[in-house]
Amino acid sequence: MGLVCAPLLVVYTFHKLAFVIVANDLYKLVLMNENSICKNMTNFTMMSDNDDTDVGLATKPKTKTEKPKMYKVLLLNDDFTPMEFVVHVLERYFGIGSEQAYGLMMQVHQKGMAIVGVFSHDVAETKVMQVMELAKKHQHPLQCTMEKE
Ligand code: TYC
Repeated sequence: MGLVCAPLLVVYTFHKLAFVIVANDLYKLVLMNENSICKNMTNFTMMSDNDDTDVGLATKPKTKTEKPKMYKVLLLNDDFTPMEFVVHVLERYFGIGSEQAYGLMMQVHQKGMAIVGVFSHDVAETKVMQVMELAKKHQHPLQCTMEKE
């Protein structure tokens, strides 16, 4: 693979090899002739990385394990949706037992809203859609939304 760019830092030279760091990556270069590295540094060949010449390289391995973002699903109060319907929604879509579902419904009723669960983006989105669809089907104005944690 041909590569033309200027190395930021020549870290090591050995025989006809040079080791340079470009944009945080270590490359092994093969010089094209006997001249100095600087003269030839825009004229090198990038080598494969499958030999053991990298021993002792100073670059840090990149270990990126990002924590998934989580989303709160919120249920909002209104004056018309029947309490039993809300309890049913909490049982059916959020796996909440009947007593706890009643308590949570009352919390929404009295305080205006409550978090009914925390999920990954897609799961939260699905739950919101399911609740809104069922409410619409039964012509209740129940509102369910999601928010980044
Ligand atoms: N406030 C509604 C009523 O009195 C009950 C209700 C509870 C509605 C929770 C929505 O998310 C809600 N019938």
